[in-house]
Amino acid sequence: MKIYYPRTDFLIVEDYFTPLQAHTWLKAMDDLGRDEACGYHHPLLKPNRFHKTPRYPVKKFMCLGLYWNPLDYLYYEKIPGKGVSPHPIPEDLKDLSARILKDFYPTPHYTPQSVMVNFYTKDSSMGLHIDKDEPNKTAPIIGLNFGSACRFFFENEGGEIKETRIPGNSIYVFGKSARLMRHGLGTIFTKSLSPGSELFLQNKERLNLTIRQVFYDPGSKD
Ligand SMILES: O=C(O)CCC(=O)C(=O)O
Repeated sequence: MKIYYPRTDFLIVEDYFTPLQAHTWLKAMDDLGRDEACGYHHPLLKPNRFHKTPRYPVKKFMCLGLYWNPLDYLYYEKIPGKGVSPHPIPEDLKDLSARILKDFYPTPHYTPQSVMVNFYTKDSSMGLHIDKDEPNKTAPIIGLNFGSACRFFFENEGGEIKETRIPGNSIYVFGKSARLMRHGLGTIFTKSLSPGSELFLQNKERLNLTIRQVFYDPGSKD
C-alpha cells in the first residue's frame, strides 16, 4: 500500500485492494448491474447551451442507495421515470467505507447514502466539475477504483488545475478543504489493467464507485 496526498485533504491509497478483493467487488457490481430495472444504463444528461439531449459521459452507470439523476442533478429514493428503487448499498460496502475512513480519514458519524458506479470505456472522460449536488457539502467522498489507470485532474489549494494518476485497485478520499475542489477524468492509460479485474474489464476500461453521504442528518433528510 502506498499513500500519497496530491493536495491537502485529498489522498490516494495505491494497492489498497488485493487482486482477489478487486475480483470480488467487480463480480458484485457486475451482478447488481445486470438487473434490468435498476442496474447499469446510459442516462441522458441535463441539457446545456451546446447540446439539447446530451448523454451522460460514461456508458454504464448505476446508483446504489439514493439515485443521483443526471437529468436534474438531484437525489431520489426511486429512479425517475422507472418508479423503482435502486439496489440498496450492500452492507459490506458500508463496512468498507467505515474502515477506509477509520484508517485514513477519521470522520465521525458518516452514513453512506448513495454510491455512484461509473463504468468508463476507452472513449469516456468527465469534464471538470464540483460535487455540489449533495445538500451535505462536508462529508468526504470516497472513491474505489478498479481496472485501468486514468488521468485525474483536480484543483489545488491555489486554484490551479493539476494532474495525478489514479490506478486500479486504489482508493481515494477527498473532504474538508478539498471537498469542493474541481475535478475531472482524463484519458485512460493503455495496458494498465490492475490484477483481479481481467474477467470484468478490458484494456482501457475502468470502474469507479464514489460513496457519498448526501444529507447532513440521514434520518431527517436535510
Ligand atoms: O471516476 C471518478 O473517479 C470520479 C467520478 C466523478 O468525478 C464523479 O462521479 O463526480
